[in-house]
Order: sequence, then C-alpha cells, then structure tokens
Amino acid sequence: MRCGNIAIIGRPNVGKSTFLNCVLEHKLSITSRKPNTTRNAILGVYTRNDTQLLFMDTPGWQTAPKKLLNRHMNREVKDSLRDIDCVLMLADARGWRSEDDAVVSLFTNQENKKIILALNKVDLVRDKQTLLDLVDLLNNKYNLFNEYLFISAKKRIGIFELCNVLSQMCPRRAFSFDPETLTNRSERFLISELVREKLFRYLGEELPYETKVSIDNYKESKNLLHLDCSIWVERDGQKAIIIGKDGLSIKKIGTTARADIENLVGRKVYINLWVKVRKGWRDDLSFLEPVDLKG
Ligand SMILES: Nc1nc2c(ncn2[C@@H]2O[C@H](COP(=O)(O)OP(=O)(O)O)[C@@H](O)[C@H]2O)c(=O)[nH]1
Ligand SMILES: [Mg+2]
Repeated sequence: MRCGNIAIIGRPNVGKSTFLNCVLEHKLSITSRKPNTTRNAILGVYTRNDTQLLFMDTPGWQTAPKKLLNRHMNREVKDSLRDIDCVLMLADARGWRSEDDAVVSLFTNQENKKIILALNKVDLVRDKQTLLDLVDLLNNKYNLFNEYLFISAKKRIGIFELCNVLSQMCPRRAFSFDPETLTNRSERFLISELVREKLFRYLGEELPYETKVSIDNYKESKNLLHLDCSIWVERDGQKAIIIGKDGLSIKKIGTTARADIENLVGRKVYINLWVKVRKGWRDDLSFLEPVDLKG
C-alpha cells in the first residue's frame, strides 16, 4: 500500500481547484475565472487500487497581501507545506511569471521532498514548441523539479499520467482514510463554499472579495435539508447589489446554489439567504475561521 500527502501550490488562478475536482470527479473545491476564489485549504482524498493520494488544495500564493484575510490565506499555503511527501506546483502553460518565482521560493528549502511541476491549461497552447522551450528555460533556472508534466484540468488531459507519477512518489504506508472518503471538510463547510462560488460567478469584479458566507441554521427533516445562510458584506450599498432589482440577483444565487447543494447532499434542499452588513470583517480575526471550525 502507498499513501502520500501532496500540497497543490501555485499563484492564483492557475487551476489548482479545477485540477482537484478533475482528479476526484467531484465538485469539491469551488472555482471561478476570478483569482483568489479559494480561501481555506481543503483536503481531497483520491483512492485507486492500493494507493491513496491526499491532495491539499490551497489558496493562491499572494505576493502583496494587504488585508488580514489575505495574510490568513498565505498562512494556509505555508501550513500545507508541513508534513508532506510531495509538492505539486501548478503553473500556466502559456507562460511563466514573476509570481511563479515567488511560489518556487516557498519550497526551495524542502530538498528532501519530491517536487513536480504541472503546466496546466495546455488546451490553450497552440504552438507546442513553446512548451518545450518553457521547460528548457525552467531547467536552466531551477535545479529543483523532479518531473515536468503538461496537463489540462479542464479538458482532462494528462491527469492519469500525473496521478501515476504521484503514486510512484508516495511512500509505502497504510491509508489514512477509508477508501470511500472524499474530504475531511464538513458538509456544512462545503455548502457554504457552494454559495460563495455563486457570489464569485454572478457579482462584479470587486464585490465577491468583500463577501463571506456562514450557515446559521442546518436542520434535517425526513428528506429535506433546511438551511439558513448569511451573506456578509462590508457596506450597505453592497447589500443592495446582492439583492438586485426586484430581488432577481439573490434569487439567481439561491437557485443555482441550491441545485449544487442538492447534488452534494443527495436530497432536497430548502435554502433561505440573508444579506448582512458587517464593516471590516476582513480584518476581524474571529470572523475569518472557516465554518466547520466554528461549528
Ligand atoms: N482552458 C482551461 N481553463 C482552465 C483549466 N484549468 C482551470 N481553468 C480555468 O481557470 C480558472 C481558474 O481556475 P481555478 O481552479 O479556480 O484556479 P485556482 O485559483 O488555481 O484554484 C477557471 O475559470 C477555470 O475554469 C484548463 O486546463 N484549461
Ligand atoms: Mg482555487
């Protein structure tokens, strides 16, 4: 048996969460085209035959975090690098940036660990020669990566090969989780994330970053899950935007979130959404803990 801890690390928006979902064939970690969607590290357990890969999806590494929230996100990244067997760094196959160099500097001192670089989004690269040039460049720059792989998390290219490489790098060790386990996160946390994903999808470019979701009431009755859920914002004007004209915006958030939540929990869901104002929540430590730690 093999079992290994793998941290998925990379700058924002390179496809870390999409990759995890692709491997697990489940929507576990929320994604969006906007950077910094993932705020808390989330464990995804992938079991195949005699191998268990424990993937830690992390927030994107931020080079200039201003708010406490953003520093908290970077702390999640650093914490996930402890006690691991392998670093899986993701970068965009279309080009290397200085933010990627900042990510590399996080684990240059982890010499005894396996470090794999997966260049994601190859589906967007027409001229494949540029991929080989990129590997050449990185090979000259860093004597660090044990393997380079080209993948597309969205189109499911190279994923099987990457999992094989990771499996080979895992130590011989008993499984940490039951083979059926998908995550260590509570259902409650995953639900709040699904609501947050819709905020990232449907609200403008800035507003999602000033929102937080909490599940206040979680009640089971026969085949129905009843949820009361609060969306926290910083200012009154933002509340009006989330609700929208004639309540259309909040309605769309509610119906799309409910569909995903029903998929997750496998039963009917009734969800009430409340929008609440709490000035400065992104600098309020007690407010930054993920839902399932607070209970
Ligand atoms: N074309 C393409 N888009 C991708 C791929 N992987 C991720 N994306 C998109 O990139 C954006 C960011 O993905 P996400 O997983 O949230 O990135 P993260 O911040 O690194 O977790 C989303 O819009 C994804 O749909 C890929 O392989 N190909
Ligand atoms: Mg993410």
